[in-house]
Amino acid sequence: MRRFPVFDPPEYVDWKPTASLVRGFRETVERDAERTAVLSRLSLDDKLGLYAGLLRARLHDIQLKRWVRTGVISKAWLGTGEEATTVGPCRALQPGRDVVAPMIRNAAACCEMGVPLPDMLRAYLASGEGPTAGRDLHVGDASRGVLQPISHVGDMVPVVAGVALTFKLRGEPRVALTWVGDGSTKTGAAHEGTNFAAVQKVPAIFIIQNNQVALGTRLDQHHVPPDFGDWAPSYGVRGAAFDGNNVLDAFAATALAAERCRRGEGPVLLAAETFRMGGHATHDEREARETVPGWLFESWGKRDPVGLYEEYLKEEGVTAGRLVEIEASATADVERAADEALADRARMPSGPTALGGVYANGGRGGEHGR
Ligand SMILES: Cc1ncc(C[n+]2csc(CCOP(=O)(O)OP(=O)(O)O)c2C)c(N)n1
Ligand SMILES: [Mg+2]
Repeated sequence: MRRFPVFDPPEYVDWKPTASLVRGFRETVERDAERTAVLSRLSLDDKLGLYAGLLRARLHDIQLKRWVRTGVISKAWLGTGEEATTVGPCRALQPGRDVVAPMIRNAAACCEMGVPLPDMLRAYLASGEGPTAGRDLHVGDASRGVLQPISHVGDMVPVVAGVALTFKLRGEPRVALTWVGDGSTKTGAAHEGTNFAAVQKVPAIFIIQNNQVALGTRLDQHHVPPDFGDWAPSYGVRGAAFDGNNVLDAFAATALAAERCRRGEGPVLLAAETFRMGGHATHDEREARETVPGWLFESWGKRDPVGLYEEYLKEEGVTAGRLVEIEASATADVERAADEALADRARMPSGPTALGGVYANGGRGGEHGR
């Protein structure tokens, strides 16, 4: 894809494929018979859809960065480098049926589940027209199966366990999924929620998204082995690991987990290794480079999930022209969405709607509508 020297992490600006990593990408998707079988059912269009999803996620974040640099917004939380951990799992679910609870690093889950891109951007602009009616940039849309993140990390785990319990009690073959950051695994809520899900055998998938850092705290400062991939047995649930920078591996691991959930086998704990290619948000990118050793940025920078997947697709016979077409379309989608969101930025939420969604009956002001 086109690179953006002003916005991309430096490691991505002149990104070139490393032969051993391109080989490793393919080896990863071919080494497990069950996953290979899942992937063999994907059509070329499905595979290109995954590519479009990765691009949209990256370009959405670049658009936010552009707004930060030009003073439209003050700060943005990005998923750069971690897109595959969000896009692959969402594509393995069924929009309209399953429910996801993205954290800030997983904003791409919104458009994957059908939230229009302009709405995602409206939420950032606090526009009254956005899905959160101007309240919050923690964007979601329950009507599309996307729960808004609770700012307190770890808290979505019990919420998702509860959603999955509802599916189980109603006998519905639906799955609820959330992501838990490496840091968030240290909260009581995450532990309690996982344990509850295990005891109740609910159809929930928890993806531990280990991006090696929690705000300004490195993984080695907050975590001791065993690795997250070995946590599942201690909860008595099924578990597996996937390569968080490999969208096909992420897809296959989640698809298998979802099948187990729908068969009534209880929750699945997936562990994904990836890396935060920036700061916690746009305000601390320089500090992040001091917190996390440079070699980590360097080695993970070579594993750009977009670049590696492009190489895989080319090996599969997809022409460079086709990839460019898909990128042009994703770029146009994001640019159009940004224009649309900016056009109604001035439409602040109106006062009487302020209590909507706060109290059960919509408060004095009634429902906020969305
Ligand atoms: C319960 C709670 N404690 C602290 C915070 C402040 N906080 C916000 S994000 C974050 C780091 C979370 O790290 P991790 O779970 O690894 O997710 P990442 O940001 O790396 O995606 C912290 C400490 C919070 N929001 N909630
Ligand atoms: Mg983290």
